[in-house]
Amino acid sequence: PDVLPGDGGRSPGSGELVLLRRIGVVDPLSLDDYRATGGYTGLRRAFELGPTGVIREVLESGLVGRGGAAFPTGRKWEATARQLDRPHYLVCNADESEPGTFKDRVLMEGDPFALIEAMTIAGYANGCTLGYLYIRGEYPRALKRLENAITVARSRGLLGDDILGQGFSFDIEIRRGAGAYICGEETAIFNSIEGFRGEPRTKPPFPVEKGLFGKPTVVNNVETLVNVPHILEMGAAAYAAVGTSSSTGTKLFCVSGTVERPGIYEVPFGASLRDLLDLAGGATGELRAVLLGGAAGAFVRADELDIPLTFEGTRAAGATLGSGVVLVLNDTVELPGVLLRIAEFFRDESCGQCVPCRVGTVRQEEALHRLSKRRSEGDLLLLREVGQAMRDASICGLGQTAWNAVESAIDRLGVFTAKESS
Ligand code: L3W
Ligand code: SF4
Repeated sequence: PDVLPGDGGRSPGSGELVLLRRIGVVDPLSLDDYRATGGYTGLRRAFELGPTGVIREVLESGLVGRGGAAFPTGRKWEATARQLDRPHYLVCNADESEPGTFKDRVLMEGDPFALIEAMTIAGYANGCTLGYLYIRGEYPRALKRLENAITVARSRGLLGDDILGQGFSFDIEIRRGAGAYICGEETAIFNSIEGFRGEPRTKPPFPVEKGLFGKPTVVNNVETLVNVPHILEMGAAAYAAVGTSSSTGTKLFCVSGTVERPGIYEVPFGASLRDLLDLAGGATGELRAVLLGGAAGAFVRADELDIPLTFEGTRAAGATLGSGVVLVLNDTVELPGVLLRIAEFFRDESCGQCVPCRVGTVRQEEALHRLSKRRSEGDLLLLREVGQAMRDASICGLGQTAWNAVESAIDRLGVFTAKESS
């Protein structure tokens, strides 16, 4: 069956859904449905504003990346657009693979034309004539719907040469991932598209200067891009009025685990974790902890539910929003088993290119195996030292964050420590 949003979540006073408003409402194969619900208003507005005007709107909207790192989208676009080297490329990162993350899938399956329109606007603003949509290989339905959307858009003058008679030419090619989590790292995507092993490159240089085929490249996550037509349609000021001053707009959260109504929920930034769990019907059983931000994120305790769901609020609380994972765990869940699963995942998905991550993820898993059988100060110390080395010395985000969840389980939840034997 289609993946549908949870209850199309709204928190108190949040107003209307933005990103999810068409999901489950329109026929995802129909351009006419898309247009009848405001589709392609954003692109028309983009042509009125011109590329610089579009970037100004995106800057003023305060939009930041939704893939996990929250980098300001307008700054990325500004930096790409000003590069003299040509061509410029656009890459949409649709290789959604963070455990517990399924928001981009819902957007692509339920509202595929929105992503095609968003990529066209991004291509226009950044001076690109070609965009690559790099999609997770295990998303066959999303792939089919996007292929259909691209074909239909081309046949109706919305992709290809001289789009809407505006003298702008742009097209989109799809590339499928082949099951490697690391290919969601932006520079590993470049290697994958170029036909090399999917291994991250060292940064800097950042993609805005030297990206795909060594050319200036703007890389954005699906959810990030899908915000753009809405920003142009409603205006930057109205967009920025939603959420908080540092986290503007709404965010999709992927609520899963021991919760009454798992699914995708859209809430304005600033709602609390408690508000979100209430929307999802609350935990089943006695809430023990929530893993926020996915495998690269952090656990928060049941008494920390007032954390505001903003980038700044979660950072201040020593957690992260990451890509919007909210994995709910009740007191029947065995946390050491969850930690082992996370460690196994990182060990398996490490590309093996750099030593701290290649060796560290193996040592981390081994220590967790031993700890799950017998408490040991030595293994706890080893975990800390290995974790710090991975964080400090790994090339990319995978190694740098592979110890986050384990560390937070030990420090915040007391797993494996004298405070609590789990
Ligand atoms: C120009 C500069 N551009 C940074 C750009 C950079 C990238 C973006 C963020 O990892 C995180 C990671 C995962 N001039 C720039 C610049 N940029 N400085 O800004 O960069 P960065 O390096 O901070 O992060 P990243 O490598 O993109 C993303 C975490 O997200 N994560 C994983 C999520 C998984 C998914 C998914 O399944 N969809 O997104 C979860 O927490 O661990 O920390 O574009 O080039 N000076
Ligand atoms: Fe590969 Fe891990 Fe190094 Fe990233 S940190 S480049 S995944 S070995």
